[in-house]
Amino acid sequence: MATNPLKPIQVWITPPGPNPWKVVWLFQELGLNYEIKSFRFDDVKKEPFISINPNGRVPAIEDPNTGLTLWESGAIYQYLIEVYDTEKRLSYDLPNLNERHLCNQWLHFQMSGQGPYYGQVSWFAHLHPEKIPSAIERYTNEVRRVLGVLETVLSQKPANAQWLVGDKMTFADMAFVPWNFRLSEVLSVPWDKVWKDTPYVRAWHEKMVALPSWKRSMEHRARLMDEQGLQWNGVPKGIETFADYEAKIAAGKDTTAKYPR
Ligand SMILES: N[C@@H](CCC(=O)N[C@@H](CS)C(=O)NCC(=O)O)C(=O)O
Repeated sequence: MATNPLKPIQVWITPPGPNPWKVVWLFQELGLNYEIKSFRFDDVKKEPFISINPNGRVPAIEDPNTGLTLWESGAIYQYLIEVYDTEKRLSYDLPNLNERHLCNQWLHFQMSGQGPYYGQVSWFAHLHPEKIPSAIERYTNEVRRVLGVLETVLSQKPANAQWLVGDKMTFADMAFVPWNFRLSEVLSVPWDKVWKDTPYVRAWHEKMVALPSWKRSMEHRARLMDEQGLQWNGVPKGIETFADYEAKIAAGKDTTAKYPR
């Protein structure tokens, strides 16, 4: 077997939130050599990370093979795909100009339309010290609307090619998974209710989370969460339910808020 001559790409993450896992999963799927630098969510706006990403949000990567430091998961996706998806397994090559730009379109939609709205509903439903029903309703409706957009598009694709672009899974499909994987928590409903109006999105999502690369990523997450004394949902060990955790946050006793945002 050929050895991989590349030096490991460093990826800075805090384990609880979804965005870092988008990048770790792409490393896994591309079979790249990488090294996780895991640190506590409480330290995201502090040194040394703030010198890597002045915006103080994870993920960020440092690629010793090219000397590039990069943050914003969408930009990291485009970089990794351009440089390391040499066989175009998760993307399309130049003659397919339309497909290339459609992949970018969906990635931008994920970054601007999915991530921020899912993040806001998580914040207002779980972490904001006051419960503001109109804010929760606005962002919940937006999450449902985004799912509806995906449902419409996927339902119109041929049965053997239910992917966002062309007839294979691309980085554009992958980008949506980490936040969709948290939908039950985000919407505060069980999974059958999450998917009630979106069977095509469900089938698409379930195909991807069944991949060994995703499973390996989530096993890695579980280990890193455990290392930091956190349960799967971000609640510190020793606190029984999410409601207890929310009460603690509301009382100002935990300002670190490990829940995704
Ligand atoms: N648009 C950014 C969002 C990254 C982001 O919000 N990451 C969360 C963790 S999942 C974070 O670092 N939050 C820190 C904070 O809220 O201060 C990206 O896609 O990389």
